[in-house]
Amino acid sequence: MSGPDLRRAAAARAVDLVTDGMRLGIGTGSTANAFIQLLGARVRDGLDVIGVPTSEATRTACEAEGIRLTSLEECPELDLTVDGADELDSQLRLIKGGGGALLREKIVAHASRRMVVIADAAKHVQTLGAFPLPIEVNLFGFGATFKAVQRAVEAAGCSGELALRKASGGQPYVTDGGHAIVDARLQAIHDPETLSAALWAVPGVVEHGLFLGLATAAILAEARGDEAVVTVLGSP
Ligand code: ABF
Repeated sequence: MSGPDLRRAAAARAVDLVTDGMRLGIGTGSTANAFIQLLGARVRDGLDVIGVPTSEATRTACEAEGIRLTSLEECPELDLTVDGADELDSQLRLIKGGGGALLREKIVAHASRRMVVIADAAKHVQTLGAFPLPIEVNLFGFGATFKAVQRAVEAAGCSGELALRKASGGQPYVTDGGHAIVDARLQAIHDPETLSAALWAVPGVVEHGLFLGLATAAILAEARGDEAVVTVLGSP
């Protein structure tokens, strides 16, 4: 049972939640891509849905599958968002943004009545923070914002290393919105709400990867022998 099989199992359960006429938020990443492929097959079989993509990569993937797309300008309220995550805890608090799409992912999730996370069960942790927390930062005044983020992280009771994310060519990574990402390696985030508020208080921080109070359910897949077993947390 491989990672792709687990992602596909979680995605398949999420596709079962989609019904005719739904307005969908469509996530980013390899698990969301598995969802997009399965959704595309259902659309070609006649399912009538419309989606808002959370990244340019997802837009391209949806177009390739023939999934009809719209924007939050035309469709400001969504029924269901399905997206991956980097980590989640039992309270459905998430770290997202490893793929760099956190800003659009959070805007789309917030516009949605329900947000269902699909993931490998290995991402379900007791305490968030082993995965580096992405913080999206405006490029103006980057040096000052970086220092202010360091101080905010410490004031929120966390410690660790902060680093500007680099693209594969070595240059700073740039998001779809034209911003930089600072990854905070904190090991453990014992009070995500306090850290979230501290980061939002820093001018120049556009968004951060803590998704609190947004996910309504998580569909987690794990291997048991040759089978993928799916567990659902919350109310999908
Ligand atoms: C998006 O893709 C992100 O928020 C998260 O960073 C990542 C998860 O990717 P994958 O499904 O490839 O593990 O959902």
